[in-house]
Amino acid sequence: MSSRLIVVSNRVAAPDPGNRHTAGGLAVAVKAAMRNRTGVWFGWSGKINDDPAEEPLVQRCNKVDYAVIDLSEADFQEYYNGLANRVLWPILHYRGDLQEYSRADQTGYMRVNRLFAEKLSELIRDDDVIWVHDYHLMPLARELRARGHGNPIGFFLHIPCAPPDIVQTLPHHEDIFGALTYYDLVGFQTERDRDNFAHYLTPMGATLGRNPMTISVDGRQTRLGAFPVGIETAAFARLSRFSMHSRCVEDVRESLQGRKLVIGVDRLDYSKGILHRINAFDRFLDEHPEWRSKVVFLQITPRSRSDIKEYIAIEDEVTAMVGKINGRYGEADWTPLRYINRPYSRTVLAGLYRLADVALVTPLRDGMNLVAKEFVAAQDRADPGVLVLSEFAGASAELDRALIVNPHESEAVAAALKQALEMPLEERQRRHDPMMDHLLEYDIDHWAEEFLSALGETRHRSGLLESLRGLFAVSLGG
Ligand code: GDG
Repeated sequence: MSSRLIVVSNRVAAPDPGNRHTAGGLAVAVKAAMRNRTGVWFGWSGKINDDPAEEPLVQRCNKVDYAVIDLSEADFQEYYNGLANRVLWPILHYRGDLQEYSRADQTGYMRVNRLFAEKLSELIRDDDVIWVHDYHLMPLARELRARGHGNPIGFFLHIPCAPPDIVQTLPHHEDIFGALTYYDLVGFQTERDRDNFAHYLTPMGATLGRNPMTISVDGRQTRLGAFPVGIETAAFARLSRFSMHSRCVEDVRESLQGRKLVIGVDRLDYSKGILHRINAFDRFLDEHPEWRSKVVFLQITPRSRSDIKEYIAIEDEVTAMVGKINGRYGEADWTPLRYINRPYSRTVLAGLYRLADVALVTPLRDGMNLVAKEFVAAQDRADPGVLVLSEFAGASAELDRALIVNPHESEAVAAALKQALEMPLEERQRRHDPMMDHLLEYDIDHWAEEFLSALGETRHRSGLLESLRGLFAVSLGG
């Protein structure tokens, strides 16, 4: 019997229809990677419960057991809202200045990691392969090792890894970042993220090995690698073709009355550069009056983490800015910026990407950014739209035929928008075709297979070491 895959992430995208509108890259990626695999997906149910059940709640669908636990109010505040989202998220997105650290939150973070290990421990079989996801669970392997689990354990960081100077602004950073050395494999979105982590560890006494990159600390060896996350390219392309003819997308097309459509899709998050982008659109309309009334910018921005003050502040700022632009340039029969604070279904989203002439994907910092890849996958090869992409999205390392911009320079973003809107068909195809081919080859299955086979290799190596040690023990003993 082949071994099971145990995926662990903060939230689990359980297979109920209520999850259809989930906006979040990790859920989208892991859901796709779990398809056709046998195993367990373990994590938080999303429910707060001060008297949680002893056992995880398990629901089976196809060949996967979805196992979830509830968290207490204190867990939720300290681990999730606190250390994960008020401290680690900003730090890893190069915004050390935004962290709101407290010791209580760090204690809560460690406590929930212990709780995850305790509950997960009961489900683990000796031949399972364990794949842990994201910054919420960095110390999990150390906790599992302490409970005697020698299984192969890999970790993937979906968000960027900031350079050492910024990571070191986290009080007691060694306790959290150093814990990554208890994994067999630590994967990052890009080589830059991987190298940042290696540079963080080496001055602290870790030995660096190359080809493949490894680090050794206290006798433990961890492989480091870049595994750029992909999407379900072929399936998403099919979905977008089908969805173009849905009622909702048809209605949007009619409402444009022949105007060009520019699209932005982001969780409402300060890392996504939404304000900078809207400022650039303001500049574009100001500098190019000939485009007024001829273009509509549709910004779809589901709320996220609304308990955190930075997220409330950015919502207010964006809303004010949208009102200002629509007031300044709008006409009785033309609203330049349509701003929506709710999620759409994935199907409608796919159709809207295909309908759009341009996508503005301009995060200030992003691990990968799946929206950029989804937009490219959704285009009609015969008449593709143009992607304007931030150089600070991990995706820019792969989607290099996009119009690459620095999101901080509104002049450059406005100029790229104009170039995109006016780009001849032949150039649009020349840019789109190789990016689409790349995404078809390096899709989500490729990502999962590459990561898991690298994890398998680490085991092979240490398995070999163990056998060698075993041999030694026998001959010594004899
Ligand atoms: C993290 C990292 C990394 C968005 N709005 C709606 C909706 N979405 C979907 C998108 C996309 C996903 O959510 C967002 O993924 P991103 O990659 O853009 O961003 P994060 O959520 O920050 O994801 C990121 C990712 O993990 C994966 O490793 O790329 O860098 O930050 O799939 O389509 N989906 C629906 N309605 C919406 O309104 N249904």
